[in-house]
Amino acid sequence: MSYADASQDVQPLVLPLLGTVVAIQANYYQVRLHVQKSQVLTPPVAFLLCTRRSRLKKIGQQVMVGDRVEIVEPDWAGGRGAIADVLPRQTELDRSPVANAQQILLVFAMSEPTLDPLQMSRFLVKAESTGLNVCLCLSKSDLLTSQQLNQWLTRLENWGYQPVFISVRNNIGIQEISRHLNQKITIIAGPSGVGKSSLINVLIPTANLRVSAVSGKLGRGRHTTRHVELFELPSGGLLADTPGFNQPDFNNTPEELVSYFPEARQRLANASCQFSDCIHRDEPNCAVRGDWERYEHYLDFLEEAIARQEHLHQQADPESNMKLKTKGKGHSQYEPKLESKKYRRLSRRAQQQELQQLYQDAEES
Ligand SMILES: Nc1nc2c(ncn2[C@@H]2O[C@H](COP(=O)(O)OP(=O)(O)OP(=O)(O)O)[C@@H](O)[C@H]2O)c(=O)[nH]1
Ligand SMILES: [Mg+2]
Ligand SMILES: [Zn+2]
Repeated sequence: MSYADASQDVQPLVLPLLGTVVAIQANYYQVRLHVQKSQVLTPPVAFLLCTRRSRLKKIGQQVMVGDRVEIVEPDWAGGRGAIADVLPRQTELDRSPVANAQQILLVFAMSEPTLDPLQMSRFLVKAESTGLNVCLCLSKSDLLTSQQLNQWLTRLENWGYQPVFISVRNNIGIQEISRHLNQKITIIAGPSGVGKSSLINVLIPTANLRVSAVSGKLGRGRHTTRHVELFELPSGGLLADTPGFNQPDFNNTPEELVSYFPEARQRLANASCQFSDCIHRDEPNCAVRGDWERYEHYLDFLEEAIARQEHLHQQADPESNMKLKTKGKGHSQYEPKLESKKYRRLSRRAQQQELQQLYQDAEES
């Protein structure tokens, strides 16, 4: 299919046939065709099973679920076609192979498996770091009393979120979730067993996803969902069920971590730290440090981010993070420094000395 050349031709403009990749199996791409107002003909089928043109393979152009693609040589009777081009992606995530997603629906169960605030924070930070909108959904609300739910609501509002409570079992909050998903590409994420597939099944009765009982003593789910697929919502919009992961790992720098905590962002919007490179740990006049609940989580993740950065630096340049240590009689060898200078924490003693110096200076002046 091609664009009509307007200078030579007065035929009606034939637009390229466009669609969205909703599933990938081996070398086949299931493509949902777009119906455009300007299209001369409405495609006679909704889906085509497509291969990828060899030109795309040659230039190393990957095709992902969520990609908007141009299709050529449609074989309507056979339901086949070929992907000739991939339109520029609006968003792309590093871990989840989904293109053009607009938001993440993070699902956590109020119970079964037990809600672990630190784990929820970890998922929230990971979700925030994608730059996509984050919608927090708390499932299995049927397992808690309304008083307990209210406590969680207040707590999570203090974290900077407006959670949506749902129960697939009692059909609560499903319409509200539908409204959030309307006309968007959404990635659904969360630990295993929280009820993601169950939610998709009520939103999209034709999806028919496998749901598994939360297993064993640990009350953990079993990762029933193993591949990425986009499901079409009856009201429009696509939903990607990703395999649940229990411990999302970060790859943020210590400096950017703070921006993934809405309550810290709020603090920084109202005041600023004395030092522009403040990592909000023990620097004086820090606007972030304070008595907000998740500050402890921030400190935990910060230590991880620092450790990872140290590790990366060391890999990139083994000597930069090593100090030369002389071991008698002209023997010397490199030994790892504990932390690079940038993030080194003042020892209690050094802090004390610094304080004393301050007092002295003050007295002298
Ligand atoms: N009490 C209660 N249980 C629910 C609800 N929704 C789902 N469950 C149960 O939770 C268990 C796990 O549900 P799934 O939908 O498979 O969970 P999942 O998040 O898709 O799990 P993975 O695919 O492993 O990531 C099943 O036994 C469901 O019946 C709910 O609203 N209330
Ligand atoms: Mg599942
Ligand atoms: Zn600070």
